[in-house]
Amino acid sequence: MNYHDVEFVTSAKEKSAWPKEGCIEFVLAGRSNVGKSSFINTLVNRKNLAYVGKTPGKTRLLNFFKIDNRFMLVDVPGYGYATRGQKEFIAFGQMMDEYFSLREELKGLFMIVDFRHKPTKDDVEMVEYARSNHIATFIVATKADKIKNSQWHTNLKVIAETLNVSKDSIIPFSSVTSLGVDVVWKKLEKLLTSE
Ligand SMILES: Nc1nc2c(ncn2[C@@H]2O[C@H](COP(=O)(O)OP(=O)(O)OP(=O)(O)O)[C@@H](O)[C@H]2O)c(=O)[nH]1
Ligand SMILES: [Mg+2]
Repeated sequence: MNYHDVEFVTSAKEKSAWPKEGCIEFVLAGRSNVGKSSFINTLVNRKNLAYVGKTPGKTRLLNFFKIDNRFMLVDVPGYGYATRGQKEFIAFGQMMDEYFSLREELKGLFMIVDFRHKPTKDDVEMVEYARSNHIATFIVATKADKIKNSQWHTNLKVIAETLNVSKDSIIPFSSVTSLGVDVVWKKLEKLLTSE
């Protein structure tokens, strides 16, 4: 049974608003509209926990969700989202940079990519950043329900080569069919108990 205790903790823009309880955190990253918020909802089996939308730019702040009183999942805005202006664009970047460079609770990254497409330059940079800062990274290829079985192997290969990771480490996922949920939990559990 996939039951998890989930608590929305807070939305934060600045460092001063980050939760202070010292719980370890896993942050999401990926292009706008790729399915980050849906990934969280699917993982904890809640329909409308994190805000999901048809148009890009639904998530605008850092949203902290506490799971099973054990760790936090942090939903973030997608990069590549065309913001309403230069000022907002800079503020977005600063919010993310601050979190990634200063957050001591940050333990792991869920890098969400679209199973149908080659990862972007931003995706590559994100994975490289995590690698050089020793942040454990899970590569999740979502929207797997949207590709044909015959495309599966080729797409995995492209994603693996672009992100410079092994094909086997990529987790095929779908928020429509819940494919991959068990695999993600297994990997999470392993990391949480290796503390
Ligand atoms: N078919 C399919 N659609 C998905 C899947 N995951 C997300 N979607 C759809 O993709 C759209 C965007 O999903 P979100 O979860 O809001 O994406 P996001 O990455 O959080 O977007 P931002 O908050 O704007 O950065 C929504 O219409 C979802 O229903 C999936 O696995 N399969
Ligand atoms: Mg979102």
